[in-house]
Amino acid sequence: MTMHIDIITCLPRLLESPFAHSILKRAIEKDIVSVNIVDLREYATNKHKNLDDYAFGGGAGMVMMCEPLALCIESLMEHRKYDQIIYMTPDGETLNQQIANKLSLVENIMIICGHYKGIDERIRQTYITHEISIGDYVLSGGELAAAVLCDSIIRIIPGVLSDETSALTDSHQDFLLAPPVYTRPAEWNGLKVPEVLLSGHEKNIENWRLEQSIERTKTRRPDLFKKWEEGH
Ligand code: 6GU
Repeated sequence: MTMHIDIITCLPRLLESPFAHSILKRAIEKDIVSVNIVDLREYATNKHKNLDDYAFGGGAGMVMMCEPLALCIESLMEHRKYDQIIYMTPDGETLNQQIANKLSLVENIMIICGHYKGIDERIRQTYITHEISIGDYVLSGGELAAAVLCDSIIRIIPGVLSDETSALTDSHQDFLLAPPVYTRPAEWNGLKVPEVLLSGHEKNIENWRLEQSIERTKTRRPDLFKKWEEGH
């Protein structure tokens, strides 16, 4: 199964680079995922090709109009049945590893990037199945957030990472942060790599890493640590 992702944006070029490098590029080359960036401007209906208009009730900021978005969404829906139609918005559900894991299992995803003050509420009511934020801060638009969401989804599809188990040992995959990692040389700038990692003793190494993960999570992210404890 090839996952398919359509991303609707009024700034298509902003979304090119994230998919043209490294792991996401390789996933696309291997046909594990196909990503289609859709230029909303092509669905503009008035002579100036406007995509936004003043907000009813006044106030600063423009609102993305219903008509171009509806035309664009409907035209994509003619070709595919979407499992999720996601709107990227700072008032959505905060993205976490569990959401990414779930989304990595579906076949067709549509993502809509908002701009200005966002999209007309009626588009949200009519088409959107899931609203996602990437954290409690504001970005100029949904594009960078969409790229973050896509990266978090695509990298964990089986076959994307060369060592399939490596996604399982990521920070957050089981509510624990990842342990510290080291590479050569064994001593740098007077700092030594922990002895156990040089020992070749697999069980001890595994235990040490788990201890380090627990310690890190406890001190840096007590909120996550509580969730991990609840599962143990
Ligand atoms: Cl999804 N969009 C915008 N504009 N800002 C954000 C965000 C999304 N998530 C966090 N901040």
